[in-house]
Amino acid sequence: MTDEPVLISTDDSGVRTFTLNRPGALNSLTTAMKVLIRDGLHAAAADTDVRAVVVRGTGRGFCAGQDIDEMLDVRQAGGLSNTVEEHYNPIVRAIVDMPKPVIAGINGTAAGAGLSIALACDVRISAASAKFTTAFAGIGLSCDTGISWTLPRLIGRAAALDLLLRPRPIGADRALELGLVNDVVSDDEFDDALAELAAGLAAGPTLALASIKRAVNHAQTSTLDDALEFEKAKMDFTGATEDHRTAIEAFVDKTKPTFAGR
Ligand code: T3D
Repeated sequence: MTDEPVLISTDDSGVRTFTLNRPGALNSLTTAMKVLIRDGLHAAAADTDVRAVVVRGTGRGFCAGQDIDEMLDVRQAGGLSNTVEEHYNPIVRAIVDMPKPVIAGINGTAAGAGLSIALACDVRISAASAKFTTAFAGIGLSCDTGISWTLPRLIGRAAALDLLLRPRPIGADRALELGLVNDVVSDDEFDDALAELAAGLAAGPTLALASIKRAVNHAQTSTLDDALEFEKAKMDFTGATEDHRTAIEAFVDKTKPTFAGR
């Protein structure tokens, strides 16, 4: 295994995978890693050959959030960290605005901004041994990387505040019960299940999936009337795509459509 802190690869089905690779520190995020993730996500958004994105970790961590050693170095040098503005916020924006599905493959511990990044993704699949903790208040910090927006929407305000005000590790089964993750699979099955999920989404009608994602995100902060208008525009757009035409022809022919993502 290389010692690059973030491994970025693309497979034949158009799945681009970001593998956080600092397993000795549970893949906690250094500046170099945050820049690679932020810039890599922007590149994935612009690349039409990429049809789904996966974020995962190596070892027993998904991501333990900000690298605390680096945070201390900045503070001890008398500096103020501007990483929220420069890195974390753009990473969340890039995931939420990504015009294709983004999957968090939660292979292990997700803490602090690592959990926030997982929650910003569209689909979360977890290994049975993974642990989840908000962590922020444990080191005397408020919360960031979008978790104040995503967590209450996923699990409700009361449960979100409980996890944020009393940070402690919870297991994957509890995370599933709460609605923090979509699926939990055994550690042995995790890599295959993640690959199957990502390949399935990458083989989908990419423009329709992007439109559905945008419509759902738009509706989080809109009125019903706005949502109906937005949906209509997206239906008009996807109704003119090649993938829609292909799917209608396949339906009539009683075959399975192969989506080109156009
Ligand atoms: O301005 C700004 O910078 C603000 C940005 C903030 C964003 C944030 O993410 S704040 C939250 C930061 N993260 C944390 O506070 C989590 C800290 N980690 C933990 O609480 C625990 O490690 C876990 C509960 C996540 C897991 O516990 P456990 O017992 O499974 O593992 P461990 O033994 O604590 O950790 C294993 C190693 O990873 C250990 O190193 P060692 O002793 O084996 O050499 C540990 O120090 C290291 N590690 C874990 N998390 C971090 C870390 N090293 C640096 N930074 C970390 N965040």
